[in-house]
Amino acid sequence: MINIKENENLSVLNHSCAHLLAQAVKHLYPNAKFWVGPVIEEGFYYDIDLGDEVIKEEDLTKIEKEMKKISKDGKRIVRRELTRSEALDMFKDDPYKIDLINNMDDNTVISCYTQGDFTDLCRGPHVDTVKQIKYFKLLKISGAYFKGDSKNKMLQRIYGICFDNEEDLNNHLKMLEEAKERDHRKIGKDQELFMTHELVGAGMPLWLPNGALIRKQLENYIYEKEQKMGYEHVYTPCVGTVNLYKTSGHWDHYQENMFPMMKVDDEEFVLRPMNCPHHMLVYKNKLHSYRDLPIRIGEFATDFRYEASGAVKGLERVRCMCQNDAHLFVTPEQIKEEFKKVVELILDTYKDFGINDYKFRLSLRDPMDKEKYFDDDEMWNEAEDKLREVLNELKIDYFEAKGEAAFYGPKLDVEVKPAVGPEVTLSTCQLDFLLPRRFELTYVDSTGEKKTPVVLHRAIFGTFDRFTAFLIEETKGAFPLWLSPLQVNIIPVNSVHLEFAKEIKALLEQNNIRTNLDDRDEKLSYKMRESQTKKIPVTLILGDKELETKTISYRVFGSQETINLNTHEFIDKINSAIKEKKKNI
Ligand code: TSB
Ligand code: ZN
Repeated sequence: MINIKENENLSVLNHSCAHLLAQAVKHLYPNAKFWVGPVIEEGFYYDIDLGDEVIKEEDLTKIEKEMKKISKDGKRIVRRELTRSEALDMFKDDPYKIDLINNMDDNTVISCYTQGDFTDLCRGPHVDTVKQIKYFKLLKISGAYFKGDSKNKMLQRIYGICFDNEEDLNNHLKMLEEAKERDHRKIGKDQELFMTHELVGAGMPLWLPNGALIRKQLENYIYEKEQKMGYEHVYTPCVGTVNLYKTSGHWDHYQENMFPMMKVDDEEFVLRPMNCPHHMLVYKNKLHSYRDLPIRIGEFATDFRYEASGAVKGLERVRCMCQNDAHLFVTPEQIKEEFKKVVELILDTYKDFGINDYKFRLSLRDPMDKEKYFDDDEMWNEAEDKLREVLNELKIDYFEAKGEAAFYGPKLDVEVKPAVGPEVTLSTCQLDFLLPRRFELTYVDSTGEKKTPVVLHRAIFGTFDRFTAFLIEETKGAFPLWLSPLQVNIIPVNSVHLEFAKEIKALLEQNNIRTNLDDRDEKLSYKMRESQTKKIPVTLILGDKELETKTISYRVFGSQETINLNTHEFIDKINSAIKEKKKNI
């Protein structure tokens, strides 16, 4: 997907298009007042105050038409520089522009741009005439708080994009359309994977049976892997006292991401945003010798985080999530080896799920931000250097990002790009010297001395929620056989084949194959088509030939070829494909 902001020409063009939008809106809604209209990665937007009037999605066509008309008119776009008092006078009826002018420092050159009957305060640059702004599209409208603050007035934000030729615009629109089709929220609804309900609340998805089946497979998959690697799994409560989070430091450094405190009798509780404090206490329950380490405590743990209501998104960004979490308690000498095993587990997992397009991000602290990050430069430098050293040794290609670390330590995050919206983190592996200290954790080393362990926080899937969202988009809802909620759909050609179809269904189910029998009174061709649109991996067609020879005929999703097999051969084939996690049989 193109990044408009990074392309100089398109950036100027899109900015000019934002002005054209504002001019058209002003023609159609004379009371409109304008806040800002910046260029963004996806094009541009303009924030508009329309008083009581509301622009709806269907009004965008009308606005586009007006924009086209102005563009055809072909007025020149003229820049003029203003003194502060000229600017204040020129925009005296516009509180938003006055706000902008008052916030400019004395060295700023104040300029405005005029095209025909419309003038906007703007730094520029712009194209020379509105005639150049020809190939554009308004994409959507949404609400946006003035200055992004929910205490302020809600403005209306119109998004659009502009190109310098028709072909690029059309290609881009086609790509957006495809992304919409791939959006996990759409597929999640179509395939009944999850739902949300305002009575439960924003960011609190309900996993429906089909989605729950997928999640269960993910849980089994990673549980088995972790058990083999020596992890020990626990269950701990999804609340903790405020004091627990004061001890860990979450209360001081992570509170804005937490649900507010609740009082029960005399105790103060919070819903947990992370599981580390509980796992620290599990570690502390026993005395440990250096010989016991690494100790790997895993949990599929439910967490609650405050995410802004505008930021929550399907299963990708939720307020109630389940992490595939683990905390690894290691000696300083074991950091490298253990980190390496986590990275290998991530890579191995991605291979099994066919995930190829991702980037490693080394997330560091912002040394200036003393509020978000625990203030101990020496500890941070040590942890960050150690992490870099490990990554270099593992020959991992990564980019660095300041201000993205956890409050307790630096992270290696795996970034992926969803169908719609900015990149998100899936897996994470984090290095922490802080929490073990705060919880006064110890182990006895080989000389009998008490030492503090180091903790690696890691989540391979990140959360089951976000991973499932990503998986839905990667597969476009055509899940690999082993994950598919329904694996086989049986279609009897007509009613005389129904009994045979029931026998086959029972046989498949005995083999733990998730099977549906489509015994509806519908045409064969209709049922076959539906089996494809539902993206069921295998469709069995049972007619006279199959009944006579006691065989089955099948088609795999996406193929027109029908294959005939003896029933037991088919069961062997599908079983081994499931076991080997093949996309299909
Ligand atoms: C790995 N304490 C660590 C843990 O031990 C931790 O909580 N790390 S985290 O804050 O980075 O979260 C772990 C993962 O949860 C992230 O990598 C991300 O994949 C996922 N995640 C974070 N916020 C959300 C959210 N709002 N919705 C869905 N998934 C989320
Ligand atoms: Zn943790």
